[in-house]
Amino acid sequence: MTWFSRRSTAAREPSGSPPLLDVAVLTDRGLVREQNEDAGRYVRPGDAATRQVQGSLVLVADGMGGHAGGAVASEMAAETVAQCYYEADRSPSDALQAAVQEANRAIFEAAQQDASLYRMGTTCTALVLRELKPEEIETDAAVRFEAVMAHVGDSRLYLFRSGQLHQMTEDDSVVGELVRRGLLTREEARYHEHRHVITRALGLDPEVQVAQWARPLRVETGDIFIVASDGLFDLVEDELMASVVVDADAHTAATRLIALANERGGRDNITVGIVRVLSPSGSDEQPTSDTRELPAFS
Ligand SMILES: [Mn+2]
Repeated sequence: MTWFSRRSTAAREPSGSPPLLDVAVLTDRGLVREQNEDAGRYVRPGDAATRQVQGSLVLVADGMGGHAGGAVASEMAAETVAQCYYEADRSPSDALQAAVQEANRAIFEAAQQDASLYRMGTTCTALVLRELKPEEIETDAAVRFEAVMAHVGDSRLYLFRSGQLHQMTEDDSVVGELVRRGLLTREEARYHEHRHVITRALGLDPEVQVAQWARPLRVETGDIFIVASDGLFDLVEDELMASVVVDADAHTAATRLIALANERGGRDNITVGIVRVLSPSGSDEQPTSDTRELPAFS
C-alpha cells in the first residue's frame, strides 16, 4: 500500500491552531491485478494564505490502457492537475477545470507520441476544499470551508453528512447513463456485466467534458468526503462504507476500507481518499475506533 501523505493532523500549524482537516489518501494494488494503475494525491499548501485562496486538493485517478499505459495516464493526471491547479490565477472552480483540461491534453499528446501508450486514459475525480477567510465566515460558524470538484469517468466522490451518504458525482459510464434514464436500478447497475464501460476519460480526445458543480459547496463541520476508485465501491456497498468512515480518523478509515475490498476479493486496484472536516475548537469527539495498528498490505 502506498501512502500519498501523512495525516494532516500530524502537521503542526505555525500559529499553533489545530488543523481543520484530517486527510488520508491511500492506494492498494488489490489481490488480482499485477500492477497498480490507480493514482492519487493530497496537496495541502503550507501557508494559510494559499489555503484560503486555493485550498487543499485531493484527487483519485484510475488508469486504463494496455502495458504501462494505465499507470502512466493516472500518474500524469495526478501530477498535472496538482501542479497546474496551483499555478492558475483564477477561481478554484475555473482553475480546477483548466488543470483537468491540461492533464487531458498532456495524456492525449503523450499517447500520440508513444505506440506503447496508445489509447491510454484515466478517470479523474478531484476535490478542493478552500478555507474561508475570517471575513467570509458568517454567523454560521459551522461553515469554515467551501468545496469545488471536477470529475471525469467512473471514480466517485461521496459526502457523508448528518448520517447520510450522498454520491456527489455521476458515473460517466454506460450503466450510469441507464440509471439516470430510469432504465436500470442502482442495484442492477452494481452487478451489470458492462458496468466498467466508461463513456468519458482523460487522454482519449484533445478535449474532454469535465463535470463540476454549478456553485461551490458549503462544507459543514463534521462532513466527511470519500473519493474512491471503483475497486472500492464495486465491493464495498454504501452502507458499509458509511459505517466505517463515521467511526474512525481518516487514515484508519481509508485503511479499513481497503482491507474490506481485499477481504471481498480485491479484484481491482483500490484507491481511497478521506477528508474529515474537524471542529475549529478542536473539540471533536474522538473517533471511537480502538485500534491504530495498520494491517500489512503488500
Ligand atoms: Mn478500477
